[in-house]
Amino acid sequence: MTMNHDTDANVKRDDLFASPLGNVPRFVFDQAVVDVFPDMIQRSVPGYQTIINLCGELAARFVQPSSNCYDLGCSLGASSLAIRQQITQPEVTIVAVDNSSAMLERCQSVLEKQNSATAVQLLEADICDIQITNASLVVMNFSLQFIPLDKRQALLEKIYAGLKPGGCLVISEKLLFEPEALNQLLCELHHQFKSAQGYSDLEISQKRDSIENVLIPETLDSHINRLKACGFESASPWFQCFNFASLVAIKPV
Ligand code: GEK
Repeated sequence: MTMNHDTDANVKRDDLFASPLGNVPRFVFDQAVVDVFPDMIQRSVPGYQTIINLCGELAARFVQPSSNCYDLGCSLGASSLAIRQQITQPEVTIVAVDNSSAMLERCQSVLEKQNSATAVQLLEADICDIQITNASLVVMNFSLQFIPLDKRQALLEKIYAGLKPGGCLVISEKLLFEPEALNQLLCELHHQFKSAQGYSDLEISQKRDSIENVLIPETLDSHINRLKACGFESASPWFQCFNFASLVAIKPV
């Protein structure tokens, strides 16, 4: 499985944090981020491409005919592309949602280049405000971590209610670990990964400062407990690399 869903032929190298910034600004998904996003996420998230590719495998298994798939926090549409490629069921619509207009604009041109019988509807909205209906697959790849903590339970309850019986939710996240010494170890392994990907110590530390309190990770137990509280009796990680993991949760039939 070596498909590469690079979403733009003219991907620019991420050097947004390469020069000293003084007061490091709070991270936002603006045009500057869009321009380097495929490079940024590939070099920052260990296992990213594997997770995206394997979402296609999950789509092949779980997508039901005449249903909706949701890609929540779709960015440039990498998950939608992977899912769409594997859908063989008729009358499926993928709803790809993001609240960054810069992301969605680029996403549209990326998705237009893919030949498929499966329709994709792009929605510029906060994922906390949309309706989820008739869903057989909902994918949240690295987006729940940007939702305020106090809104996460309601969002997952809404997803559970909108899923069809036997439907599947995928949540990929950066994780927090306990005790602190273990968290420290996994953060250091992540930083080693970023260094090996060509990021300097300055880039790594400025990005960390920029994203602090924007990306709020939780422990695996918090995720599993919340999923169970929402009704997902079956919920488990299916992939982990350092402090990044992907979970699958199935709505009972
Ligand atoms: C991928 N899934 O390539 N509502 C809608 N979108 C949001 C919200 C919100 N409240 N908050 C953040 N976003 C993609 C990668 S990136 C992950 C997802 C990362 C969007 C935000 O605009 C961004 O596009 C995306 O969530 C997170 O598989 O950059 O680490």
